[in-house]
Amino acid sequence: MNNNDTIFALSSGRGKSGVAVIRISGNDLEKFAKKIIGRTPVPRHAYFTNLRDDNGEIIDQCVVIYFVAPHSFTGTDIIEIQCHGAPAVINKIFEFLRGHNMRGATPGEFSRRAFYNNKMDLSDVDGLVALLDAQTDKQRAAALRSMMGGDSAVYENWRDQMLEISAYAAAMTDYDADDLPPNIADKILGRMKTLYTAVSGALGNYKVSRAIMCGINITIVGETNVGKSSLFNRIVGSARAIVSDIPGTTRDVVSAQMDIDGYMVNLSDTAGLRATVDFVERIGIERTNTEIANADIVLHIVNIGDSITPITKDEILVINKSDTIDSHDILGAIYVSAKTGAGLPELMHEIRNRIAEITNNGESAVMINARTYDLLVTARDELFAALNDFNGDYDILSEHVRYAADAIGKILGTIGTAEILDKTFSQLCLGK
Ligand SMILES: Nc1nc2c(ncn2[C@@H]2O[C@H](COP(=O)(O)OP(=O)(O)OP(=O)(O)O)[C@@H](O)[C@H]2O)c(=O)[nH]1
Ligand SMILES: [Mg+2]
Repeated sequence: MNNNDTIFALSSGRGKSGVAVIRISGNDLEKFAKKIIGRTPVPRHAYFTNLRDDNGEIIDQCVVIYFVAPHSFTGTDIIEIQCHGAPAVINKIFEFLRGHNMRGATPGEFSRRAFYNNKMDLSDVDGLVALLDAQTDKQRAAALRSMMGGDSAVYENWRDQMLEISAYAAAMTDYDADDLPPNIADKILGRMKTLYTAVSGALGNYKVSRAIMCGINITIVGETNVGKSSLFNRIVGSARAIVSDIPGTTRDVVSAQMDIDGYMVNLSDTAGLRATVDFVERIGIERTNTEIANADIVLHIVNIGDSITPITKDEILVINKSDTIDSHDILGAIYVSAKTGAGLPELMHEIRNRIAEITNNGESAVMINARTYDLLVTARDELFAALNDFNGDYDILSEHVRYAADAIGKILGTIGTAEILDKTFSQLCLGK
């Protein structure tokens, strides 16, 4: 991959659309922009142009914008061609560009250039990856904040402090106490404790990040025939799961994704719990148990007269088939009828409350993914070791804190290995 190549990609989605956007990135694109626009382009101005191939034939009517380095997404020159979104038009333009010594970009190559040209750090790229995946409003908001540098600012602040502490600690052994700021030892330890609390706190929010970005897992469980599948269908709003009066109807996990208050929810219906000798049903029940283990919220469905021993702590107890009973007197239970829809608003209200608790109403210090999680754990553990193992040797303390700073540097990509970079950028699609 050569950063000096001129590369192009379709930045809008594939398939038929009104308008498609093709972007070109290269070191000196002014001449080419002038050729296709027909005059010397003013950067960031939109030009309506008849885009012609090398034989002078019109390929399409387009809008062309020229961005001059470094004022572009990649930090290189960029030409953006807005053409009609027909595959034939796009292919013809690609053919034309290839004829001008340009090549198709690899996935994430535009962002990689932005990274190398200091337009984005790795934490911003993580945000971009998440933004392109965002399906719900909360996912969009968290990803956008991260992409726009909100997380980077937090990490940079931590890293700067760690580097400063490490430098002061190293100086403790080399300089006389008189040459150093007063109470330096106390200040170092005090600031380290604050940092340790901040990093641990961010890690404690991993569940929140995960719930927002991957979705909140809600699983419907209970004995056979209590109406789990009927309730699942009612919540999802379509007859997704098979319903019958034969106990043991559902054997596999049936899942649906939905958006509740801007949060992504993965709802699953499961095989009813009962002692059974049926081989397939037993596998189904094992899967139910896996769903319970992975659930953020369990809806425990029972019928009146059944045992209401909790399956798991913090479950929501739901009594179904309320249309067949008169008394609604079990405290803390929500009475519903999957048949008539009675009680559904109350159940959804309770689910919303639980989601708000789990997600802390969307508040999280930083958006954490699997990559940043491991590095934050390293940073936290190094700070902990520095504080816990401290025996008056400031050199060792300085080392630990520097390792912590390195871990944060890796989150930002300030300290990067090719492997981390490849992994991060390869998650992006073509044209980004
Ligand atoms: N009267 C009444 N019947 C219901 C209600 N919900 C479900 N049923 C009936 O109860 C029976 C079982 O419903 P399902 O939704 O298949 O129950 P399930 O819990 O998924 O059962 P398994 O998959 O076998 O574990 C069906 O005959 C449903 O029509 C309800 O709210 N009121
Ligand atoms: Mg079922």
